[in-house]
Amino acid sequence: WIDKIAPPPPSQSHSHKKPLVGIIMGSDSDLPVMLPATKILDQFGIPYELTITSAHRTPERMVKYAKSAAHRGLRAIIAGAGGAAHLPGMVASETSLPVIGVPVKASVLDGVDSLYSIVQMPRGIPCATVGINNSTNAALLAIRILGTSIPNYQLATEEYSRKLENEVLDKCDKLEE
Ligand code: RP5
Repeated sequence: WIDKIAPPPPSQSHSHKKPLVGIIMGSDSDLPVMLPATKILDQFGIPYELTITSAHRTPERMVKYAKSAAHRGLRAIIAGAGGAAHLPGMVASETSLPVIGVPVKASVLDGVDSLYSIVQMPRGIPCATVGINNSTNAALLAIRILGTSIPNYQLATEEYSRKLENEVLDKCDKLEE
């Protein structure tokens, strides 16, 4: 019942492996914002699943997803939603897995509404929150979480950071030439 709504290209697909990360979103309109997360996970070779489930429109499906996530082998969930963005927090309340919320900028209020909806969780139910529309960081955080128990992923995040550093240093060199 988990739909791959936007499977990555066959050469980069990890769908044959058991997903470690679940990417969910409240609506297909969130997909453009969530695709960068899939790109990062593909880049690191991490198997993931991708689907739509809404806290308001499909509450039963959301609860089923959250309750089954750990048993199905997921290690982290990335949840994107906009407006009254209750999906990440509600999923966090129904699973013991780490949940990373991505505030999606909807048509009004510039995504600040989504950000506040996700970040202001009550004590006891943590939900990590990244910047508005920043699903890239959500994926990188998920990989860091995986890296605490899978050393190769920790090494890969270190390598990723080194590449970023070198990119900046190269730009400095060019500027100073
Ligand atoms: C939220 O409402 C979704 O996460 C989406 O960001 C927003 C608007 O959804 P649509 O009306 O575009 O389906 O639940």
